[in-house]
Amino acid sequence: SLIGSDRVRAVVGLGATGLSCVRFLASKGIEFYVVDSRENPPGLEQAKGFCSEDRIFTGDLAVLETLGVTELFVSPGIALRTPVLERLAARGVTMRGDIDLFCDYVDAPFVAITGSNAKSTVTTLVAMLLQACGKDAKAGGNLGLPALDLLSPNTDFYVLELSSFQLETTHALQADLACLLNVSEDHMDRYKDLYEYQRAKQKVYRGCKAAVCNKQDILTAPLLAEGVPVRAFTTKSPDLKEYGMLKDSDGAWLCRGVERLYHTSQIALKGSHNHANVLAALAMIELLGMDVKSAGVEKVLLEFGGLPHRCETVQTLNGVTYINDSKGTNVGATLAALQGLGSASAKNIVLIAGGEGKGADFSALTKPVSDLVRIVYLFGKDADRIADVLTSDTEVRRFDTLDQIVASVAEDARDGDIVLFSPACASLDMYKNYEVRGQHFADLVSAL
Ligand code: UMA
Ligand code: ADP
Repeated sequence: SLIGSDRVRAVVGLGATGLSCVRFLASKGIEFYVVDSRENPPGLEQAKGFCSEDRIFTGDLAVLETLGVTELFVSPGIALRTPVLERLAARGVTMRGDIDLFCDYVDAPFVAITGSNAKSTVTTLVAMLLQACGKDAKAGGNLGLPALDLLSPNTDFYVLELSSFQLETTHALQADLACLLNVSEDHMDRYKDLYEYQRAKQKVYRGCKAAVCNKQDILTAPLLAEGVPVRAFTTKSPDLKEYGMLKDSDGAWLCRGVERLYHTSQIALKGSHNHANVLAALAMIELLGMDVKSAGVEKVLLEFGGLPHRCETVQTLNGVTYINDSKGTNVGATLAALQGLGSASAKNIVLIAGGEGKGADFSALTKPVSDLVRIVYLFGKDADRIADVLTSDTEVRRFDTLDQIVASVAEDARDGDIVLFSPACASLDMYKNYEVRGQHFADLVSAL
């Protein structure tokens, strides 16, 4: 526990995470400073209710070097490579995060879910399945509600979505169940290379009591002590004890080994990438001791069609289906959407992409776009970087705004087309966040 030690602490960053640390430390009677590089961070006014104003410093992180701090709770939005943090770390100051603090105090089993994509979908689904099994399960973390804000008595399970940034500042996670869903390039503005990013993601397995990994993605394979139960999922035929898919004459089944669990027609989530997500969730609740074939589980699978902004159908107009995948903020997500929805024989996808590319390599899009996409519309900061990887068998059009794009798409799309808004980029060059961007797209489409 933290209480009674002589450490000098600071909460670094005053967004949702920083504010949750402030509230939590204050509730435990622990003293701390608060520092944010922004003049007027979002949590400033609220923080003043928990910490005297002379302990709050905004506008520059440099003040940290004058406070004699020994332990920092660093928000995920701040890179540990920030020079002042590197200097402090070199002097032995401990860099922790909200999840580390959560681990110190949590007294119920918790599940930790990470991956480059599908984290929010799977985290939400696992919590819903546990609830359908009669458990009090609370979901949060990178999903939105900070982990510390979830802590409450009588909880059966905490289900945490964790980002690589949160894992970087977590030293001893020791989750009761850990899952790394997939690893593909993202946040390359914060990591040296894919392997540094993968190392951060792999920290999810540290000290875990059970694990779930993706058989089709070797980068998710855990290195664990003997005896720790592991389940793998795949969208191909599974081995014994694995979760996978089998094709019968009546269509495809989600299976555990050779046991048919659910026919794909019983699954509201569409696309093979989403079937992988369901299989991962089923593997997880099995390891938590639930029955994967119960009426409650079946009902959730039949009803949960996914979260907003993830391959969400906005409307079908004149035979054209408009899909909002604004949460497609990296190349891997857009690839999954293209492969999950497209067909090479039809080549009927009109793709809208572009935004803040976070230093990504877009070349993985070259072939699927050429195979599946008839027209690509590009906008945003890194539109040219995407255009550079596309071949001449796809028509490419560039515009300054999404308004111009949707107006032009409405003229060009044909009966049977799928208009897919899956940017492969973050939204921050033009929007507050992916939700505002997705809502803008949905509003434009609804007005057609
Ligand atoms: N910032 C500064 N100076 C500071 C502190 C922050 O400029 O001193 C900036 C950051 O660079 C960033 C912004 O402020 O642009 C927000 O950073 P933050 O660390 O304060 O963020 P929080 O509000 O605490 O939200 C974080 C997660 N955000 C990030 O990791 C960037 C939220 O995930 C998460 O829901 C929340 O904690 C609760 O756990 C969002 C996200 O975009 C949805 N996550 C990334 C992703 O999913 O790809 C990792
Ligand atoms: P995250 O929280 O990791 O960003 P989400 O569930 O919000 O994950 O989905 C993010 C994006 O990933 C969406 O664009 C979605 O269509 C895509 N996606 C969903 N499932 C998968 C999968 N199994 N593999 C790759 N991408 C996926």
